[in-house]
Amino acid sequence: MSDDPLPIRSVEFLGGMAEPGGWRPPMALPEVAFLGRSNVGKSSLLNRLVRHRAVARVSRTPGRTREINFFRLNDAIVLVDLPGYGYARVSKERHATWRPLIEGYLGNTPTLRGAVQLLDIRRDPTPDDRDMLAFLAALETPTLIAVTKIDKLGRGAATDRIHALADTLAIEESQLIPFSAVTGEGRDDLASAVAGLIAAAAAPPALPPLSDPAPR
Ligand SMILES: Nc1nc2c(ncn2[C@@H]2O[C@H](COP(=O)(O)OP(=O)(O)OP(=O)(O)O)[C@@H](O)[C@H]2O)c(=O)[nH]1
Ligand SMILES: [Mg+2]
Repeated sequence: MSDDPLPIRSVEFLGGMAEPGGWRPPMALPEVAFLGRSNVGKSSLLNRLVRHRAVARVSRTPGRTREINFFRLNDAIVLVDLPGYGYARVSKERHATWRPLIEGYLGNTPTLRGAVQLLDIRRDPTPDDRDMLAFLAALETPTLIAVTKIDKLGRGAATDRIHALADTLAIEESQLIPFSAVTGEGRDDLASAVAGLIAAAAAPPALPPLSDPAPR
């Protein structure tokens, strides 16, 4: 497709970071990180975005992606699949480890150009989601919000949920990118926004600071 906002020429899995300050890819390419609750659909969204069925591991077992996984796209961009947070049934030990791993990565990556926060269309943002958004705002990392699994709701219900999410986060609806890894809806919008993050490195954040993590 010639008008693809993010044409895919090559995708490679580079490796994973298992603990804060651990291994990371040696190259200094612009990076975009994808984060969200366990099971929200990060790995599925990444696969759709790069048009590869299984470059990022998708699983039925929430909490499966435990490491930070790095993928190189077109020899030009590094996409980063962060471990899912906030799954109630993970052991206390692992529950305590996601935050330093994710926050350590976000806070110590000078090549980080932006982040994509995922929210499930059927759920309200959790305190962990709000903490993550506030953390990204404090770092002044340009942040996009992708609303996942929109195929799970009918049109009307999906539209209502988009209104509600924009309202509860006190942002414009245009800042939410509706997405389905099943139908592919939203792929090009997301691709275009991600390409924009890379291109607009020096531009102001895509979202106004979400400094108040308290629900309205
Ligand atoms: N219907 C529907 N299911 C989806 C969508 N995206 C993901 N899923 C399903 O949701 C489950 C979790 O998807 P993953 O992509 O593994 O989610 P994740 O956020 O990477 O999960 P962790 O790595 O455990 O944090 C899988 O069963 C997927 O098939 C979507 O857009 N629509
Ligand atoms: Mg995953």
